[in-house]
Amino acid sequence: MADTATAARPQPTTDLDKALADLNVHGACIIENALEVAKLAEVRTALYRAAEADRTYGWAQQYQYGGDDHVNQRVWNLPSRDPVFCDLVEHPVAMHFVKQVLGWPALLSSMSANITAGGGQSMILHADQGYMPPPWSRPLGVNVAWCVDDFTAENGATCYIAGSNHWDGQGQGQDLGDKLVPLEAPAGSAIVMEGRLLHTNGVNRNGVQRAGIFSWYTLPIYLPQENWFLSLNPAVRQFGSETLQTLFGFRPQVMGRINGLDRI
Ligand SMILES: O=C(O)CCC(=O)C(=O)O
Repeated sequence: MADTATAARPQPTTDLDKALADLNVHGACIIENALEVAKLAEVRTALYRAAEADRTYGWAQQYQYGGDDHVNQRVWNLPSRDPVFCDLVEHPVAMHFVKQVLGWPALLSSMSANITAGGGQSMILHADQGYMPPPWSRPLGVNVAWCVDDFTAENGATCYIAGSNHWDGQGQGQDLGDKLVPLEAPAGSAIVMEGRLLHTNGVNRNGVQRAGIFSWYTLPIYLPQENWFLSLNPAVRQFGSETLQTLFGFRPQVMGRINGLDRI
């Protein structure tokens, strides 16, 4: 018989309705084969190239939200690093869940990679919308995590507490390790987590690198985590689609207008 943790674990699926039901109940879902093989290879090459460049030129960051471990590496502002990441920002699977959970328009708050490596530690247990004022009667953001490598319990797969999306922010920063379940998924999967979910990355115990790209979208009333107006490569603004313009905040509806208008 399956134990509670296994029973609670959303299984990888290609059925978006099933995935949405998992998301609502457990706070997370896994869509397998969301990225085609060739696109996954392109994303992987671009990400590891950016990570290596950051290390080579002294730009590498270890942001771990609660404890830099100097092993895991963060790569920020991915849409500015290679156009392939812009494809991920507006990927149909991502847009499906953004619209289902948040509606439209929405903002991309940040897009960063977290690459775990041998001995890399866990972040603090957190909900991505932890900086937004409670009570949380609904998700205020949704995180679409792209598995660039296989996510396994041994290499630091994202771990979560099933159903903690209904805890209204309780448990953040606490040691609830016995309740954590790894979100194991093959490379090319998209893991979707709603903003109220308690989660962290697992400890990397086997030294096999695990790269995940975390696209954090919010309702269009919150300041983005990444300051796109300062950090976005202007080419994205010049050549990006209307969807991208909206997600980066260049097509405001009510907030962020320019002389009362929605564009320059
Ligand atoms: O790397 C991971 O598995 C988790 C990353 C995460 O929780 C975050 O970026 O908020």
